[in-house]
Amino acid sequence: MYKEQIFHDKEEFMTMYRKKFLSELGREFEDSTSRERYDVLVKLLLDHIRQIQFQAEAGPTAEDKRVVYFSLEFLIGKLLRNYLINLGIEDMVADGLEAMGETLDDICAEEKDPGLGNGGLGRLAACFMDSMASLGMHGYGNGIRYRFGLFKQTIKDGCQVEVADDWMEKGYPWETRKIEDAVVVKFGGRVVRHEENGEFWFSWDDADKILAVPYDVPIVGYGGKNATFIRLWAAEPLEEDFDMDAFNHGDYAKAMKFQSDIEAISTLLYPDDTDGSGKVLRLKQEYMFVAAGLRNIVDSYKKRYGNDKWYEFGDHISIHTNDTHPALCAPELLRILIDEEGIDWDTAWHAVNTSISYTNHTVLPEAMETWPISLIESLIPRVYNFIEEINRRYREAFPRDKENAQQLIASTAILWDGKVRMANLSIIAGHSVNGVAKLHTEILKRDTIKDFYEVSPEKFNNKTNGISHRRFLLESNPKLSELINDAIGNEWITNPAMLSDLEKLEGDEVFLNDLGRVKKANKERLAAYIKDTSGVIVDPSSVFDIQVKRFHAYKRQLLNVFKVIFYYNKLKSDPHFDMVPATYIFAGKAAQGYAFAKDVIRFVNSVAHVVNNDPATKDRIKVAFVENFAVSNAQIIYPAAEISEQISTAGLEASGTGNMKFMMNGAITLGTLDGANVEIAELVGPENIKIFGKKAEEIDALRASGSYDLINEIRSDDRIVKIIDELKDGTFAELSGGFDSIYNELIHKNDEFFVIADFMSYIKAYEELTADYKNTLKWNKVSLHNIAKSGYFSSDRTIKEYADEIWKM
Ligand code: NBG
Repeated sequence: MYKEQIFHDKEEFMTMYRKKFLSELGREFEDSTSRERYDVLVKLLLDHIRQIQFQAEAGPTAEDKRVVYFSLEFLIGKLLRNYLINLGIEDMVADGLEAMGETLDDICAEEKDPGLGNGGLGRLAACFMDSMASLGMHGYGNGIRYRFGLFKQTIKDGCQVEVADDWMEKGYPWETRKIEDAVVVKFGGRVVRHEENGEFWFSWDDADKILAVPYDVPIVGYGGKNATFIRLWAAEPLEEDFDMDAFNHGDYAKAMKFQSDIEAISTLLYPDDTDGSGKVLRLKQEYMFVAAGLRNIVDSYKKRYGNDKWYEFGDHISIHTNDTHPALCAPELLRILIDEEGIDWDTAWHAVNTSISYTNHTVLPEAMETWPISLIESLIPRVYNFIEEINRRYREAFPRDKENAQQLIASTAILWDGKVRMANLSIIAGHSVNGVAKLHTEILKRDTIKDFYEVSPEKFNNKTNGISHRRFLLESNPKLSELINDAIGNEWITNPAMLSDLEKLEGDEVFLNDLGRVKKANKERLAAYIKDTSGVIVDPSSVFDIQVKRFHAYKRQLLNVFKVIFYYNKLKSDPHFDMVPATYIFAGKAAQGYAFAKDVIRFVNSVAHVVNNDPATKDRIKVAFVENFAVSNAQIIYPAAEISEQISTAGLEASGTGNMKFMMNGAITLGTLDGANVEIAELVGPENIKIFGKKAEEIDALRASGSYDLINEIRSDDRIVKIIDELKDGTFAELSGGFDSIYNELIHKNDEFFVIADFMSYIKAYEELTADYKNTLKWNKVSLHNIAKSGYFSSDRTIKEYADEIWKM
């Protein structure tokens, strides 16, 4: 591990920083723009970070096992301030900049959120990288360098409008292009069998080739002693494929077409995969980052261990596949080892099986990624051979004496009904499959993939998600961090379980009041942000009730909006109704092609428009929609929350990680017994969380019996009737029309996600929870208890479990 400090005081920083301007720009600091100041500061840090990386590679832990985390998403957020904190030089740099007439805040504002992910799965990957680096592990990421992120969300007349997210427009100074590690990746062509002197082998001929070029983004661990990197692949044309002839004949379009076709592979995160060409692109992405990443791994393995230690491969390398997107790892590693390295099947299979592991992140149908056999066979014919062979051997070895063998084979085989089933491939080829919260893992075992649990129970394990407490508490909430440091010291930063020391302060009135003051300041910070970005003015002394996450029917933002309307109606009919003034804050994107989710966003904004402008209610309740939810504004949102809305239909949210970020910042969870909410409830105890609604088994039973009747449910209460009527009667239609679409969705699908079924239970829970809000000391005590118990949800804990139990590091 690297010991040296980058600089020791602000003078040394200023000298080095000034010098760096001359070498980078040939100009003085004074003649630079803010953007240049940001770029140069990053470059200065990179000089140091590379030395840390070098030491980590060459140092005493060089022989340690390595893990490469394959993920199509890494939602890393902004890095500058995070790395200044991790290097222990934030104040020094801030002071130095101030002495130079600049501010760290302004420079940090130049950084853009990298568009490298879209939700919890991608942020989880980023938190894991932070933890691996901070714990001194050799953990690396492998992903794609998307030229454009998902999309930038703007709101127009209440509707989500998607704009290209050109996050690299001004370059991305953190990345380093590593052309020397570029890999040629093949698509198309055919497999040819060769035979000579009784021996035979196969080659993959006549394929189109692209060049996968890696860009490395450093990951700096807390304390500045260890640094690793995420390797992000970009698709480029091979030089030899440039059509010189066409170019010379003036046909520039033809000469350039091959280039744009190829670069399209790494242009967009999750290209819309509804039509044929979109699908092909997505599969190309999946294969490219797998093929290139694995080729690098095998090369560096050979360098390290030579050419004859393939059986031990899994003792030195773990390949973790985040969801099924990297499921091609298994057949591709077999292909590399057998076709390119000349190894026999048994050794190669052992290497594959001992190194690869898989995490499932959802029980929704999208977890069951499949591809038409015909597509895989034509796009990556040689890889397909290996998929076929894995499948053939699996079926051949299947114990026939099992009485339900036929049925088990039907559900667990990789190739079925013209499709390649990626989850099945991941489970069969790897040695471990895990869910991301206790309940989720139980549901996988008893429901989603229960047949696999019957066939190979030993592969199953749970790893409850965690979050980087350094990013989401230390960095995002400096005021709370300081308060904690003053009370219990700062050991919690490296040992988050120490947060439990805060429990002893639960009876300390002075401390509880301080905690309240910190919350207030964070609410003011968020209120200012909301005003700047949406123009809505919210009252920081009202309760901040927040739901931020991707918009999806199962996450039930609709339930929350119905609650807002419930109180709106109540205040309208009874002006003297006494309720805790509240601000309901929403943020999140809906997938571009997901009409219902986009309608719910429009609904939130339309309700906001009415409620916020009605003199009868505008000083009692407010609704704010924060545009373009991203890691950077999330860091302002979580610290300001008092109520954390975690209200998915039980059984459907695999874990949730926002719930943990809120908890760590002292918000109280209002939630169903779903995902990691279950574990939050166990940890804090029933008096420190508000649970409502039907449990997963009850929902299952309702579904199975078919006895649920939405119409009856609506009619059971006039207040619900009124809300449902208001979808269509124009009450909220001023901004962009009515909500017949939402009405129809509810009615036609008989309330698929049990929004109305849980509604009155939700209202009751909300009422009980907010009743306590007036008792500030009691509220703050519950808040503190949540913070004190949140250490368990640090990704340090999660990563240690992966390292011990799956990766065996
Ligand atoms: C999401 C789940 C969340 C979970 C994250 C991280 C996908 C496919 N799944 O509940 O919906 O917290 O993964 O595990 O993005």
